[in-house]
Amino acid sequence: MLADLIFVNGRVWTGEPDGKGQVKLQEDCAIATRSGRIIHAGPRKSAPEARKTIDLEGRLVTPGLIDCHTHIVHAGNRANEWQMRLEGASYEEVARAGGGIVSTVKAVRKASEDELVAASLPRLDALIAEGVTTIEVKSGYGLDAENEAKMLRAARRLERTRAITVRTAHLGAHAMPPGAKDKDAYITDVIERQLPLAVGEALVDAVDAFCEGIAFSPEQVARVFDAAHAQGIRVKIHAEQLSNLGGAKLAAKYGALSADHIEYLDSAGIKAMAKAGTVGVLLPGAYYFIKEKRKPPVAALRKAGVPMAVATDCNPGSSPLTSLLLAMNMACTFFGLTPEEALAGVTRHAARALDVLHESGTIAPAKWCDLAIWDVAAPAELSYRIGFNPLWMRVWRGHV
Ligand code: DI6
Ligand code: FE
Repeated sequence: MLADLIFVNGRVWTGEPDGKGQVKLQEDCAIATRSGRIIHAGPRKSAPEARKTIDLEGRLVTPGLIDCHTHIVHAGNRANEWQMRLEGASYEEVARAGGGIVSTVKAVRKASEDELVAASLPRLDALIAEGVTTIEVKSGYGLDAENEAKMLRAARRLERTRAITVRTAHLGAHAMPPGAKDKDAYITDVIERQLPLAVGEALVDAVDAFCEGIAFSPEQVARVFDAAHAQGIRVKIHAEQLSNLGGAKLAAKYGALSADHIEYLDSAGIKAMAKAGTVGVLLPGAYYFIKEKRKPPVAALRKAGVPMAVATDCNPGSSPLTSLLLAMNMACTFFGLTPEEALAGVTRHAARALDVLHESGTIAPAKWCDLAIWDVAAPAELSYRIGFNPLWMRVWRGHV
């Protein structure tokens, strides 16, 4: 079979673990692509002929990076609140004083879909420049049926505007909308109005909820998850970010794709996640930006065999971060991940958190040919430098 394109002379980190769970660098490796898919990854000798050849001259090749937790679709910014926090206010105090998520909600409601797309593209382009080929985009700043749908329509448009795969998550259960008081009544709105509209337009790939004192209780989150499952949609959760309400354990019971943040995760939560195969998504940008003191229980997660992903959580309030490479660096420096774990965290495990591991996240035949090609010698260099981008070439579905 004639390939459309073949990359030769690469040093390839496929992301596919061997029998011992190790990913070995493949020297002098060729990757061939046809119709956007990988048709060969291995020795050049056994590679097919191709219409076009690109010599990588020994550069490192990894799967295209995956940012599996972002809120990049939003309007406005919260630099003013950041300044308040620099003067001593906590993230929770800012939220309780009427700032926080609600101030972004006001900006998003005012913005048109076009304006949301335009505001999000520079952030998306920053991620793309680092070799990101798949991202997740959450809603959660509309907080009513029409505005949540508007955010998700903007997210879908990003995918049609750039060469990138976008997975969406409906996060109606993110915060209480301005002026609302009754949390149970609001959850009813999420279930009866928001989800049906967004699901009806095929805007929802997963359903997310924020389980926290300043957001929703496990019981309220469970109602949202029941509604998601009734539509055949998988769930995920923002949990144990500021306190431990047992959200991760609840989510695992629902077979959640991921539980994210998890600084305050306890052993019962870890056990439940391991059993359910729920990915733990570490968000060191938020940990850093709100000066959280508590670290996620990385050693215990590792020991329990819970896959750990790393993401930017790019959002205007707690993590205005548009560098996945920096998130990798922080995951190593702050949380004690190995550079290899950080790389698996933005490829294989991130793919699993988005339910796309069958088609991306590692370099293997039949998957999309999503690659990041780097001017570095070793995978560790990707999380070693701070604020430096060694990307040489990005390939999305076989397109350079
Ligand atoms: N946790 C977070 O870190 C973001 N959402 C959430 O549930 C913060 C969102 C924001 O502050 O705008
Ligand atoms: Fe988040």
